[in-house]
Amino acid sequence: GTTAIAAQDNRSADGIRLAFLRHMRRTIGKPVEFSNTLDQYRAMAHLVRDRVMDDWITTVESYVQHNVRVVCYLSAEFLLGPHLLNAMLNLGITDSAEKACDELHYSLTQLADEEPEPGLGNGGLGRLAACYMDSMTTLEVPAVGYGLRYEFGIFRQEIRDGWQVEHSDKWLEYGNPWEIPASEATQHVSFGGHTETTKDEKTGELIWKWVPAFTVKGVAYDTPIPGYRNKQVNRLRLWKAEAEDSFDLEIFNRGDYMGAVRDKMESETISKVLYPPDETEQGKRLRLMQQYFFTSCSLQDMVRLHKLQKLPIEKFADKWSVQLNDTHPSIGIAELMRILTDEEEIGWDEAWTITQATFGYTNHTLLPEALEKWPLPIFASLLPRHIEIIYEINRRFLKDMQAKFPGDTARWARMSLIGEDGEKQVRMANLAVVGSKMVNGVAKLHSELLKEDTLKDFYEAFPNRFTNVTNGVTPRRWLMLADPPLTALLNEVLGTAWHTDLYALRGLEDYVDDAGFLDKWRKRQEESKGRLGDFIKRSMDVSLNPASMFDVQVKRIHEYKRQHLNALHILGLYCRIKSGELKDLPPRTFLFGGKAAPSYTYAKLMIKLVCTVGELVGKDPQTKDLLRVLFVPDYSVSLGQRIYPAADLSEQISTAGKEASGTGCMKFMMNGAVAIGTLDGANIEIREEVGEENFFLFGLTAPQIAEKQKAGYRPRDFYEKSPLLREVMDGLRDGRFSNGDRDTFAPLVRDLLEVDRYFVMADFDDYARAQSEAGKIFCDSKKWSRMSLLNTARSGKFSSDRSIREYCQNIWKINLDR
Ligand code: 26Q
Repeated sequence: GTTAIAAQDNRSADGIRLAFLRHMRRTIGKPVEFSNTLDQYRAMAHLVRDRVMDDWITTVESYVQHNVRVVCYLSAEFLLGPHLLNAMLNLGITDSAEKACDELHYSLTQLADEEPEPGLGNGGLGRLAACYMDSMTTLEVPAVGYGLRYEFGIFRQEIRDGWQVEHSDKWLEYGNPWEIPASEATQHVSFGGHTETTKDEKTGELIWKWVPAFTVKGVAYDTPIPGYRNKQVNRLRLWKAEAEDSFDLEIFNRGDYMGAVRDKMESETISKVLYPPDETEQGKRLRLMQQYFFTSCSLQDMVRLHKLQKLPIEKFADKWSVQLNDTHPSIGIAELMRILTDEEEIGWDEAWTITQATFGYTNHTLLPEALEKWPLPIFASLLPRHIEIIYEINRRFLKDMQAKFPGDTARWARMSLIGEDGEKQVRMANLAVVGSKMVNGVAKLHSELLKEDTLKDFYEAFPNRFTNVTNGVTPRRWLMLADPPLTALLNEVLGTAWHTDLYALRGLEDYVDDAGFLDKWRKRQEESKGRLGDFIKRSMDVSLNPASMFDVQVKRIHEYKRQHLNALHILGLYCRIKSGELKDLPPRTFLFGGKAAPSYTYAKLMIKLVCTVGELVGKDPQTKDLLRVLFVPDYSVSLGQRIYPAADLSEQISTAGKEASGTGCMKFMMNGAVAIGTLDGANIEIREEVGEENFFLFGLTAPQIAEKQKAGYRPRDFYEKSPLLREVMDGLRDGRFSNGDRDTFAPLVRDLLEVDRYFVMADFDDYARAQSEAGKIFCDSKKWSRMSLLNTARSGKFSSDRSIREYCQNIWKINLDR
């Protein structure tokens, strides 16, 4: 009776308006007429959080009651993006909130724009973890995400004179209404010191003891993750490092106040800042501390909850399924062994059985140099007990391998958890494979190449352990939130089933030959481009032509992703326009976005190249109406939500065999962009789904690349064979595109002509061919709209709901139809 009315009122415009005014008084503490937009955002965030919390309580109660199996998703990164509009969408209160805002004379989107983005990730891997949290909750999988609460997330990027400049990301500066400290969950994590053994007086067995040098406190902060319209809420638990309270005691004991404060500061640096990939020597030790810190906190938390529910520790693997998002948390395998043997006093064999049954390992890379390795001295000094455990795992493992592959010493050396080529190293991928029940890649090709190449020895030893789960992205954020007008159109013709069953988008295929509908489709696409144009006008003071083709490449800047191939192609167009060869080119807007790791000099030069090309074609009267090139700074989740819906052409041009999956390609596809791409990562599956006639394919295949690599690739041969490539490279070398500056790009030109690890020269001509084909079809707007519509219609496979179903079935053994 009354509670039902109250609950309903909670979600009405009136209920929201009243709650807003209440929070403005009690939480923000301002008369509403003095409030600014940030205050208004915060009041709104708090009332939305209240509504999420109500559902959270009921979810937790039902989990405890049914003693469910729980998935723990361990990830060093969770790239969530802004919460406010996403939480409203999932709760189903967006319309009410909009109405409430209207009545208060505010704009909901303006309030939402005040939210600082929680950028606790670098790119694909971190964003995948966030999409999976959304899907796990939507599918009602009991799940906890575990990670680090970085005080500074991914750096903010500025472009100055074409060069990337980094700034620190103070996302917590004005507080974070989306997190709740969970004081009952505080943990303690030890580091350093040495180990000791004693003999058990009765049994005579050796007992190991770790005598650490120092301990750090882990404080849990929980962010509730609401499912889509199902009243389910899962927990994202992020750990913050703090000094132990005992530091204060030491001040008395030592009388060394400044020293004690310094130790305290050192403890707190553990969760200070997110590391970018490609970080060299510097900071290695701290990065390892981060990994062990959050992994240990998380496993200790599971053990605590396990005991709280009075479950026997021997049944640990029945209760918890722990997924390792890459090797970053793979130290967890040694940590669980330490907890089970040293602390719970379980015998080695049983502990190993439990550990192996607990973990699953997801690999996200093929580049062998990107597999994580730790110098033994750093590792052993920080984690002296864990290195002993790893040696024992390794001793037993190598004994098995010697039995399995007699005499094959080279194989044993490759498979060892300890690398001995040069400086001794701990090989985390080997540990992860050996200590997990299942290992998966993130796209079909990637999983195949893992078996054939990167992890071949392990595949031959444990063939049944290997599987594939192709990545996916959540259509709630990447379609419904990103493009409300498209969502409305889809709802109009298909109903709403597609929200949680993306294959239902296939229903769109009924309209592929409906000229009226295709026209509607095109107009809507142009409006999307207009909205992005407005944003770019506001933020960068640049005007875009919404009738031009929006050709977009947004992703981390990396040589293997080949943003320079895209830039060289634009230079090719420039040359051909200047020579008069190209006359009726349809106007194009090339948009780039993405961050380069701060220490990755070459990637930073690639950004400079894009900006230089932009200036060149934007200033030349002959090209400025045909070509526009823009590098949009500080690419992020929220910027992605603005960009994907406006794209006509999706650039997925990595060297075949290098991109494990890619997930941006899926966001573009859902929003109706057509891809130009290589046979790499998820592109292959996208092309399979959409049909080859709806995908602009180019470039060498992975086997062809491997073959060229072996035979000795000579990039200069391609330069000499292709007149256009030669004109572009010569121009770049001679300063033709950079006001006579011959120095800036000299390293890039030299590398491409002499080394070219990523086959830019070899793929240039074929890329230009595919580009020109795309340009021609774009001029036939009906044909293009048809292709675009089919991309949306056939994107069902790439929902992260599908990925999570596969993890449940093949890896976690969780039954979804309870
Ligand atoms: C490692 C050591 C020290 C510091 C940082 C790192 C580090 C940090 C982040 C290493 C790797 C990453 C991120 C990797 C990543 O995002 N990989 C991408 O994962 C996506 C999701 O599976 C795939 O779609 C992409 O293909 C893959 O590149």
